[in-house]
Amino acid sequence: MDAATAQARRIEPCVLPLDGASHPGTNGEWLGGAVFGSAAHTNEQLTQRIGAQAAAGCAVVDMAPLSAAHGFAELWRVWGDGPVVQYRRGDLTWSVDRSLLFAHLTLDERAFSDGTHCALEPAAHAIYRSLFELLADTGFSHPIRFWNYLPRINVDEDGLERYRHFNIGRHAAFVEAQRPTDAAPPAACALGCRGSAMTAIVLAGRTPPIAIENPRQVSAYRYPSQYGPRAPTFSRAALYRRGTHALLTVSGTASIVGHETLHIGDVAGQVDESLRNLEAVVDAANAAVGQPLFSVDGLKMKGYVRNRAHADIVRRQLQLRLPQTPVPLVQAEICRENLLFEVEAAGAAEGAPA
Ligand code: 3EB
Repeated sequence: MDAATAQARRIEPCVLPLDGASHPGTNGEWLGGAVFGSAAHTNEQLTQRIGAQAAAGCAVVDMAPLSAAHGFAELWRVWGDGPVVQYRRGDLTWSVDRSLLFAHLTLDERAFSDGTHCALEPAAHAIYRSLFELLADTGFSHPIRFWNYLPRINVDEDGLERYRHFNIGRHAAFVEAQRPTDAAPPAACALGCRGSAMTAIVLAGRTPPIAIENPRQVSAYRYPSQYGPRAPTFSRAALYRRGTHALLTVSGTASIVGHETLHIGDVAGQVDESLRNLEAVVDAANAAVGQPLFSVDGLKMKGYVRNRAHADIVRRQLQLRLPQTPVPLVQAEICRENLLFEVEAAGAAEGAPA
């Protein structure tokens, strides 16, 4: 790598398995991240590899690992726009360099319970309100990517699935913050997690990303009401550009075509369909930049598998379709009961200036 490249301002995702002697190297600085595994072990494992200060900038998501013994971390490494400074206010932790902010917040929804209604709805509203206030206060006004981890995501409460309650709370927070819900929302994912607390994570910038949709799928923010009274507020991917640098972050991608789940009960079929969707999103991102900057097998990926018993089938299918690309897996409930698999991906590239 030449000196000019090393100096260029950029951000890159890094997926780090928490087993053996894995080490991420010492280039750049850590902006933030999330660690997926058993809450009891992951923090210590991460601290050993990136230090206590950087580990504090990462969210801990309690999920059963299906790959490395202690799960894995998804970390965001930045260069040339530092220093990274970390802040804490109450439960909210965030880190910034000059262009980007990474924040995470975990709230126990029991604090929002009135004893009758689903507390996830007000909890989601509150967590998004806090994050939007942070973005407004700090001037990193443009969310690029959200990650949402919700306990008991598929359970019915109050006559509605909890994921659908979450969508109501999230939508309300977007409206309250005067952010459009039906035009270029940020990329996102929403998965189940263990425990009783929800976690929301955001990567945001000082300039807006470009929203990418998938021509094979109805935009999620236009899903018909059969999927709940409020549609989910996310785009299929977000493309963040700064000079010659481009970051693509693809939302949780599953076996949905149009707005319908395909390959119900067929996990291998769902893996294939998810990868076709991922390919279509990457093609759409390349079309948006007018250059073939990204390819699926060059992205950092991770996979969520609903049933532990499907892990081997999923691993085999991914190996068949993407022999060059490691896809670490965790067990997680996905936001439709009939979805058995979901993949997400991110990558950075250098191209012609924006
Ligand atoms: C889907 O395509 C699958 O609610 O933020 C994927 C990515 C999904 C993000 C979200 C949900 C979300 O509808 C589910």
